[in-house]
Amino acid sequence: MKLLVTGGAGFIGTNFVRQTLSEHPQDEILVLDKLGYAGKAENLAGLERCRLVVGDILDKDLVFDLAKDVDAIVHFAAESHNDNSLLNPDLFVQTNVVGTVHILEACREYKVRLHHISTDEVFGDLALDDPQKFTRLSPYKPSSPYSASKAAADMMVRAWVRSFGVFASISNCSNNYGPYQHVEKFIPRMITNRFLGVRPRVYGTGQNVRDWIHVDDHNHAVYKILETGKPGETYLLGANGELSNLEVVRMLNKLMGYEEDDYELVSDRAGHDRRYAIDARESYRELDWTPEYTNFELGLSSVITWYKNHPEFWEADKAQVEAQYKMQGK
Ligand code: NAD
Ligand code: TDX
Repeated sequence: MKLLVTGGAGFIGTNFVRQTLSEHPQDEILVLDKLGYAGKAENLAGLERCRLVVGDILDKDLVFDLAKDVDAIVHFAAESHNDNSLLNPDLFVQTNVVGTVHILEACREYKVRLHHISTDEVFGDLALDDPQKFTRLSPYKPSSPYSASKAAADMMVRAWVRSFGVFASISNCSNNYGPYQHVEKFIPRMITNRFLGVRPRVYGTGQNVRDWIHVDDHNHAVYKILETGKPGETYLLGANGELSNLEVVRMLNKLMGYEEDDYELVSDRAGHDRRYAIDARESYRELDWTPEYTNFELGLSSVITWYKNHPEFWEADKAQVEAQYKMQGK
C-alpha cells in the first residue's frame, strides 16, 4: 500500500510509521505533519520508503494534492492534549474538526480510503465502580474541548460515509504509552521528572483511572483495520489496562528506585474525567487482533529505559513544558 499518514511525526504516528515500514516491506509512506510542538522530523530521520511533507491539514490544497496518489489515508494529526485544550480551545476546533473535514473532502474527491484515529474520551467518563465499560453503543458525552473536538470529528466522518459514500472507518482507542510520547503527557512527565530529581505531580486525588495500551498494540490494530476493516465501522481498541494514576505513579517510583509514595498531589484538571475503560472484545474478534503487551509493569519499564537512552528526544522541551505547568499550579 501507499499510505498518507497525517500527524506521522507525533507520538502514535511515529510509532505507526516505524512499525509499518518494518513489518510491511512493500508499503510506502508519505507523512503530512506541520511539525508542531509534538512533531519532530528527527523521529523519522533515515527511514527508507518514507517521505515527510511539512505542512498543515488546514491547507486544503496541499491535502488534496497529497491525497491524489495514495491508496489510503491514516489520519492521526490532531491537537492531542486535554490541558492545552483548556487554554486554547479554538486551535482544537480548527485542527481536529476543520482539518478532518479537509481530509474527508479529499477522500471524497479522489475515492481514497480513510482510517480516522479517535479516542475513548468521546464517551465522557465512567463512575469508578461502573460495571459497564465503553462499547460501540455508548453515547457520545465528551467533557473537554479536546474530547468534544474529537467527538465532532467522528460525527463528520460518519456524515461523509453516509452522505457521500466515503470509505472511512474510525477507531476509538484508550490511553497509549510508549516511546516518542511528548513530555507534557502523564507517563513521560513523571519519568523525566524523576531523572531531574523532581517528584511526580499527580492531579487532584490521583484516583482517576486510565485504561493503558502500548502504542505498538494500538498500531497493530490500526493496520488490521486497514486490511480488513469495514466502511462506516467503528472499532473500540483497548488492552484491559485499567489503573488509577496513583497506581501508575507508585509502580513507576518502585521501578525507578524510589519510595512508592514519593509524589506530590497538585491542583486538579478542570472537568477531569474520572475513568475510561474500553470493552474491546468485538474488535478482538472482528479484527483477529489481541494486544501483545499484557504486563503493564514490563511495558512501563521498557519505556523508562527508552527515555533514559533518548535524552535528545525530550530534554529540549522539558523546561518550557514545566514552566507552562507551573503557571497552572501543576
Ligand atoms: P501528538 O500530539 O503526539 O501528535 C500529533 C501530531 O499531529 C504532531 O506530530 C503534530 O505536529 C501533528 N499535527 C497537529 N496539528 C496538525 C495540523 N494542523 N496539520 C498537520 N499536522 C498536525 O498526538 P498523539 O498522542 O500521537 O495522538 C495522535 C492521534 O491519536 C490523535 O488524533 C489523538 O486524538 C489520538 N489518540 C491519542 C491517544 C493517546 O493516548 N495519545 C489515545 C487515543 C487516540
Ligand atoms: O502531570 C500530570 N499529572 C497527572 O496526574 C499529567 C500530565 C496528567 N495527570 C493525570 C491526568 C489524567 O488523569 O494523568 C492522566 C493522564 O493524563 P494525560 O497524559 O494528559 O492523558 P489524558 O488526559 O488521559 O488523555 C490521553 O489519552 C486519551 C491523551 O492525551 C489523549 O490524546 C487521548 O485521546
